[in-house]
Amino acid sequence: MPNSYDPNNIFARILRGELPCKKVYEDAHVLAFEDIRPLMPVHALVIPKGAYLDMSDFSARASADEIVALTRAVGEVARLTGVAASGYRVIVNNGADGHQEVSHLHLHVLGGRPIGRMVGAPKQ
Ligand code: DGP
Repeated sequence: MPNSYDPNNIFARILRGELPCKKVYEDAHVLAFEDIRPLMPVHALVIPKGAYLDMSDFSARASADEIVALTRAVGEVARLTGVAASGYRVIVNNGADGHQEVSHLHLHVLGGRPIGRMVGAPKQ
């Protein structure tokens, strides 16, 4: 994980249309698409269209419109994927200890069956 924004990260390339995705939702500030390695029956990624490395970067630099759009998009994706009523989990992996693999902020929306407790015990 680089500590500065790499404009050629996978999600930046998806945003530019250089790589395909299975789109779930899009608006002026946000794109949401299916995760390529789903961990649950529903596993979508919600990303800002702006170039933000992670949640720390987004929370510091994003405009109010972008922050509102990302938040509203999570609810919209939950509704569109059919998990709004049954329940879902939103995960943001941030930085090295958070196990962030792709250096463009993304929110995981997971659901479709009971997920269990919030986190497992960390590996020593
Ligand atoms: P994270 O560990 O939070 O950075 O999760 C990165 C997620 O991105 C992981 O669940 C797999 C997904 N992913 C990686 N490459 C691609 C891709 O090319 N397309 C899609 N749709 N998802 C990807």
